[in-house]
Amino acid sequence: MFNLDRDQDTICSVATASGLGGISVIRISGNQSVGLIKKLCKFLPSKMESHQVYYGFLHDENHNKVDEVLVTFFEHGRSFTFEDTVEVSYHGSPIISSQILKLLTFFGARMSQRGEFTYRAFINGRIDLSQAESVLSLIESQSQNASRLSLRQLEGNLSKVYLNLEDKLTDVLANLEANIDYAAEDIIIMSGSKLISQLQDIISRVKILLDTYKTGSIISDGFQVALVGQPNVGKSSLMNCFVSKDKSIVTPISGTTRDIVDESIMLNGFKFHFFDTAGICSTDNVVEQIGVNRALDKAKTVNIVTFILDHNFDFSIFDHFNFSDFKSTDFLVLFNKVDLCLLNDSGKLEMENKVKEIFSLNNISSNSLSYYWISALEEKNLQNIFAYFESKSHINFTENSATLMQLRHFELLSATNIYLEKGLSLIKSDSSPEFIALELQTALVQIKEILGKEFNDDVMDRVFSNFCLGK
Ligand SMILES: Nc1nc2c(ncn2[C@@H]2O[C@H](COP(=O)(O)OP(=O)(O)OP(=O)(O)O)[C@@H](O)[C@H]2O)c(=O)[nH]1
Ligand SMILES: [Mg+2]
Repeated sequence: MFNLDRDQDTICSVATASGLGGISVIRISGNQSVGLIKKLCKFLPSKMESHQVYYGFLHDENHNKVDEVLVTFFEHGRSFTFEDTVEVSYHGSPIISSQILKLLTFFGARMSQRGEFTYRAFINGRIDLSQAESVLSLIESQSQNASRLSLRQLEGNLSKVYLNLEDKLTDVLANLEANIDYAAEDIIIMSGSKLISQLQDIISRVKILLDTYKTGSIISDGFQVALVGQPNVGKSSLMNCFVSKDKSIVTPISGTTRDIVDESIMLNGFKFHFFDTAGICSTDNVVEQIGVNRALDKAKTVNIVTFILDHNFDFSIFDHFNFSDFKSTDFLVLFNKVDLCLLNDSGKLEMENKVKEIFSLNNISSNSLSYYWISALEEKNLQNIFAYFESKSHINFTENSATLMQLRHFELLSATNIYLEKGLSLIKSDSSPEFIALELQTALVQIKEILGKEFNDDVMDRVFSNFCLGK
């Protein structure tokens, strides 16, 4: 994606959101940025001071005024990219944006690629890769918790923990390698039991960090909630109640919803993303079948699966799912259309027990299961479901504690854990130190990759391709 040969180019891009705005900002980075902007802004002094704002008119190559602008200069070493950087603020019109960008490229700048400014901050050593990722999560954060956590990551909160792990592991490796070097003389630099206890300490730190990912991914992405059930049970009606708008089509016709309809709301500082799905049934209709497959797939990946039954109590819906495929450990069963239900309390209890039995047959404990008797049509008892959602969002976390938010970190750290465990069991079984060292070195590489001390094109692609232009 990025090409090191092109890192010498001076790059430019609109840094603000596209479209009309009060102002927009173009960012220029690289050693030509000052020379370039002076060609367009004749009012600039010969020596520009860093972090100073200059006011005047920007002209085109024929000396026609383009706009009234503010120019801010950040000298190398004191800018986001660590390169000479200029920011031009102008009236937020896409026409002016494209005029200025055209002039800049005409005079020798290159349009930046996605995330290239952040990439330069990384490659120039201003931030590590974990901090670079936090720039993206900060921009994309959809709740205050997510933005606070991303900001702490940008400040290096998480990096410190990785650096500490790297240090400790490097220490163990150094001692292990010294043992290898002095093996012939029968000198042991660090005893097996000391190595074991140090390694166990590192493993427990890694595990603590891995455990934070569940919370971190919820803080960053919110809760995903799938609404599944047979056709016509009231999934779309409920969806509309949850998001307080007429989002999904509701009709008495069975099979109304085909595609997945999604919408999110904020609850207690967390995003709840609801997915209304096609009614699950056996069907010969090709279109309906595609919808059913999508619904079944969606149910596997969400945090909370909501099963909706109506007053007909057709429990065969549960036969369509393989519960062991579910990521979710939270299941809601909603008995909808309670306004049409003729059961008394003991009849309802019987239904609840039937559901419990089905879940327990599928090895799901009743702790993971909640049920409510509701009416989407009459909006009855919905407050209990909202209370349930809110209870899920009482997550125990402090923004100062290191919390994993990125899948990339989770995957690399999981791999670290595997190699450390392998190393530990080799030490315990008195294996040759060379084999142990090999496992520990591989564990160390994973941590270095998180920090960007080791990287390749795939890593760069994975981190920076999700950025938008100008970041
Ligand atoms: N009496 C009553 N009717 C309801 C209730 N909830 C939904 N309905 C009605 O049931 C019918 C089907 O509702 P939908 O929300 O479209 O059901 P669905 O599960 O999305 O249906 P499909 O998209 O076809 O799978 C509509 O006529 C709704 O007005 C309820 O609580 N009580
Ligand atoms: Mg529907």
